[in-house]
Amino acid sequence: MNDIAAKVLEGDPRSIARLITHAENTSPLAASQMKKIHPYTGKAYVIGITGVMGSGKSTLIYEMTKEYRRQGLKVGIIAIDPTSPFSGGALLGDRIRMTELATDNGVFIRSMGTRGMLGGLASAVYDVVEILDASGKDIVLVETVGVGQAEVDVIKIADTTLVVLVPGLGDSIQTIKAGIMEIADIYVVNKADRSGVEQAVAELESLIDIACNDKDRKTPVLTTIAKQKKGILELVKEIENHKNYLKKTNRFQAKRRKRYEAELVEIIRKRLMNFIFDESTFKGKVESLIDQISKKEVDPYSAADEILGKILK
Ligand SMILES: Nc1nc2c(ncn2[C@@H]2O[C@H](COP(=O)(O)OP(=O)(O)O)[C@@H](O)[C@H]2O)c(=O)[nH]1
Ligand SMILES: [Mg+2]
Repeated sequence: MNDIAAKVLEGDPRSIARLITHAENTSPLAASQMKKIHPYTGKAYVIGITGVMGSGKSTLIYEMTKEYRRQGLKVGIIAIDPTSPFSGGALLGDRIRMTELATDNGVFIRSMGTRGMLGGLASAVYDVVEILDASGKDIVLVETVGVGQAEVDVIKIADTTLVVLVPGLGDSIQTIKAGIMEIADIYVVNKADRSGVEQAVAELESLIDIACNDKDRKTPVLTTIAKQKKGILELVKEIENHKNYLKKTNRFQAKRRKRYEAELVEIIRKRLMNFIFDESTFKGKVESLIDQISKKEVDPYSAADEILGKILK
């Protein structure tokens, strides 16, 4: 086995970081190494944490990580930051806050920018989850800001998804607009030290009564004060309850299948796009077809036939 995959399996942080970088850059080495590690994946439990900016997701993740470490579990964290176009440099604040964990070998933190959301990031996130899983992490936490469809799609890789809200600001209404209601497995009303908590919880509960799409399980609403480490243990227990529920009802396997389906489609999509738009001969062809479409010499459908016909023959 090539060094990098073998070292990832040993949990070596530098090799994990290197392979993630290769995956982000879709280098040929990434594909060969990803093939090697796949047989060793599937053990990590993936938790997605989404919600508006400033709701306390990173603070929650920090406290949850400390709790999981107390339980002897290894934790991988993927923080997706839409504000920075570059990975690595993003989420400096989060990184500083995480310093207590930075020296802990049982914790691996990676920030990613949303650069290339239309092409790059989505499949890179699947890779990063697989890499952290293969490296022996028991829990993988994925933080995204739940604002757009792309972020909602990313969070679909999670086994359990937490939607974090804060009292006031009519957050629950925003949530529905963003289509997040359907992906929430557990609602967390953080900043419960602020006023309006009861109202926020009541509002959410009534929305759940109307919109909850799982007949067998009512989506729970928890309150936390992440900054004061309050409600963390209860949250971790509720995630465990959800995991047990998924396993008992065979929904767990179905969820995983969905993730692999999405991953496979994403890899194929990305490769096809690269083939059509990056390969030198095709690129010229695409450019000239665009010119022809502009001049009404060809219509867009016939142009697509001309490109795809070469692949699908
Ligand atoms: N009052 C209060 N502030 C909190 C709580 N949890 C987090 N914060 C603060 O809210 C701000 C945003 O937190 P952060 O975790 O970065 O939010 P994120 O953008 O969702 O990741 C920070 O200043 C935190 O210290 C809480 O329970 N109560
Ligand atoms: Mg954050």
